[in-house]
Amino acid sequence: MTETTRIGVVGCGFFARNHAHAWKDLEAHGAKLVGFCDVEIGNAQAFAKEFGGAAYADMADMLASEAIDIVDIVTQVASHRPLVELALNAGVATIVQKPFGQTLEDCKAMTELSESLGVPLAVHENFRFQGPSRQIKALIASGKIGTPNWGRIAFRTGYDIFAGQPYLRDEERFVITDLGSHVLDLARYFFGEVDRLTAEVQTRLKSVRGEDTATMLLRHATGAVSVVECTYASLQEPDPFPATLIEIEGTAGALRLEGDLTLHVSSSDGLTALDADVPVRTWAERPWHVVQDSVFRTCEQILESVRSGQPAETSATDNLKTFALCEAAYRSAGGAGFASPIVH
Ligand code: NAD
Ligand code: 89V
Repeated sequence: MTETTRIGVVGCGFFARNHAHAWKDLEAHGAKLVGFCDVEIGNAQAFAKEFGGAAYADMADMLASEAIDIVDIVTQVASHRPLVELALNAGVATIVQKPFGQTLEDCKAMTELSESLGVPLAVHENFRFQGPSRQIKALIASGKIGTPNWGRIAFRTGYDIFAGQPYLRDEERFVITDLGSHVLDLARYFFGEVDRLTAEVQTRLKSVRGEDTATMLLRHATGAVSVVECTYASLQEPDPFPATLIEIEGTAGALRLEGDLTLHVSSSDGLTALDADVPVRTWAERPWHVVQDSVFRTCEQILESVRSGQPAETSATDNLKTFALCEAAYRSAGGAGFASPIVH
C-alpha cells in the first residue's frame, strides 16, 4: 500500500455522490480519487469532471488502466457479486454497498473468496457509523445504563423514497433487504449476536412489489430482547426520516433517541437530554445530513482498516451475520415461525 490510497468508485448513480464527496474529504487523510466507472459512461464522466479522476464504462478497464488500492462498488445489488469477484481476483481491496448480495450463498461465496485470496472485502453498512449510533454505543460502554436487556429500533417513515430510488418499487424482497439490513445491523451492534427471531411482513403501499413493512422480534445470545421495525408506509407526523428511533433499557437506566435527535438518558444521575445531531458537512443537506456524515465515517474506518491490515468493523465476515438475520426474517415471515440466523 502506497502512502496515498488510490480509490476507484464503481456505479455513479443516486447514492454514489455521497461516496464521492466522502472520498474527496478523505483526501486530507491520504485518499485520492483516481477513477469513476459506470456502464452509463455519461454518469462516470460527470463524476470525473466534478471530483477528478478518469471515467470508465467497464470496471475491468478501470482496474487495468489505473493502479487502484480500493475499489468502492455503489451499484444496485444484482451486480454486487460479479463486480466484487472481479475486483478481488484482481487483488484490489473492495468495498461493496449494502445489501451485501442477492442471496446468502452469494454473500458466503464473496466472503470465502476474500478470505482465500487474503484480499480485504468490507460492506458499506453505514447506520452504525451515524453520530447518534456511536454516541449511544459509547454511552452503553460507559456503564451509565447498566447492561442493556431490552430495546426497540425503529425506522418508520412515509418519505417518498421512490423519488430517488425508483427501482425499490420492483424489488421482490423490499424493506427487510433495503432497511432491515440497517436496523438489524444496529440490533447486533447494540445487543450482540442473535439466537432467534420472528418476523411479520406487510405490503401497505400501493404499487410496490415486495413487503414495505417488517416487524421483528429478536432474542439475543445475552438474553436481551429487541423489537426491530422498518417501514416506508407510516403516515406519522412529524415524519422522523431518515432518523432511526432507538430505545434501550438496561439494568441501571434507559435511553431514548427521538426523531429530533435528542437523546434522553435516565440513570442514577437523573434525567439528561443530550444533543445527538452532527454538523452538516459542506456538501450535505438536511434531512440526509446524518446519513451523509455516516458515509464519510464508514469510508474513513474502512480506509484505516485497509491501511492497517486489520479487518474493517463491517468486514464481509461481520456483515454476513447481518445478512443472515435478513434471511432468517424472510424465512420466519414465510411461515417458519422462530428462525435462527444461519451463517455456516
Ligand atoms: P442507482 O441505480 O441510482 O445507481 C447505480 C449506478 O450503477 C447506475 O448509474 C448504473 O448505471 C451503474 N451500474 C449498474 N451496473 C453497473 C456495472 N456493472 N458497472 C458499473 N456501473 C454500473 O442506485 P443507488 O440508489 O445509487 O444504489 C446503489 C447502492 O447503494 C444500492 O446497493 C443501494 O441499496 C445502496 N444505497 C445505500 C444507502 C445507504 O444509506 N447505505 C442509501 C441509498 C442506496
Ligand atoms: O439505505 C438505503 O438504501 C436508503 C436509506 C438511506 C433510506 O436507508 O433507502
